[in-house]
Amino acid sequence: MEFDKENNLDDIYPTQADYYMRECFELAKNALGRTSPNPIVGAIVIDKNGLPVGKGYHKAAGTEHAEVIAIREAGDRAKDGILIVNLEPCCHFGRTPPCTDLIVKSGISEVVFSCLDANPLVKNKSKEFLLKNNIKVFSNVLESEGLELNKFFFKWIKTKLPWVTLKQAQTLDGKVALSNQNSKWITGDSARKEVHKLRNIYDAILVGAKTVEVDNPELNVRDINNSRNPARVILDLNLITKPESNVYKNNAPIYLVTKANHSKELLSGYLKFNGDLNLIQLPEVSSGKINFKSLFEELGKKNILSVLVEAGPTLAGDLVLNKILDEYILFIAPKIFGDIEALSSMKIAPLSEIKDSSEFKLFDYNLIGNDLMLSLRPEVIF
Ligand code: AOF
Ligand code: ZN
Repeated sequence: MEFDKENNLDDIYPTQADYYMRECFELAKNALGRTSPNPIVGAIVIDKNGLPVGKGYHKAAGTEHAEVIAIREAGDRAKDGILIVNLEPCCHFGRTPPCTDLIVKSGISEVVFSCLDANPLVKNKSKEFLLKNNIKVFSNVLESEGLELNKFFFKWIKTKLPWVTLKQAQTLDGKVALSNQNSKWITGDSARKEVHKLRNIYDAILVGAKTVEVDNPELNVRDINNSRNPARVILDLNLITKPESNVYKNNAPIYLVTKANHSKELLSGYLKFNGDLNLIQLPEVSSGKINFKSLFEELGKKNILSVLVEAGPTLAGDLVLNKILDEYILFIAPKIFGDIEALSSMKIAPLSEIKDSSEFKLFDYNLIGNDLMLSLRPEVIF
């Protein structure tokens, strides 16, 4: 597709800018789960004849920004060209120099971006800097998609808390395990593959001790090209998990969340077993419970921008009641257990009024193999 500069730009832009912006989104997505604490960013340079001459995406924090790669590839053809990028370019010295200086130096005459950067060092400042340097700015292109693309980054940069998604799989009658605790293979292969795709883009997976004890999961990413394992966060206030459990075994950081008052000897069993194990010790606010906000603040400080919680009913219920969730992904298998003693997805104290129930809105749904995947969001998001 060519950018037609002969016509009135305002008439032409909506479609052409959308087209290239979508391509920027796709470029950016190559690095999902790899850039924390930075956003994912894709950039394209269009030359003065309307042809794309440079493309790039930000690969990891500390490496060059998307714009730098795209402008370098464009070389001299960037002059009088247009830069399209999904985020307002940066204007500050962070781990890398300001992109706005490079944009001015390259002779680019116009910058098109999707959303303002929420980073207070950048927000609106870059836009103003570009305008002052006689560069046209066209912003808010596909803005809601741009915000959604970087939902992890935007949540964290504004609140210093990670985006928290609860993932569960249940039967049609809302059961997550049989009464004998067997919970393996509720959903089909495709849904399980989908979970591995999710693990591949979240910075951390959080599970409760009970899940580790009963399922002994590995919580790694399997059968996906160029995958990497997320950090694992194990919530084990009473240290009931065995240090030899599978979850402590592989090559990504582990955060063991526990009470403040365990003996050094008990803790050293875990530390000895895994070289990359970090302790997060928090006060117990009531029997068996910690303050979730403190936990997620701690994870946010460790540059964890997104947490996928693979929870059983107790942890799931606590997260819902504490209004911690940004998203709830629920796989529903077309099966009925019917067993009244079987575990339901959420353990929440009985309500007397339906109006007191926790409500979500349906954000998206997909058929994954023979299972339904719902993406739900709470009524109010940060
Ligand atoms: C962009 N393009 O590709 C990225 C941006 O430490 P630094 O130098 O990498 O700066 C990080 C900040 O820069 C980050 O918080 C966000 O505001 C912006 N990231 N900006 O224009 C990019 N990764
Ligand atoms: Zn930059």
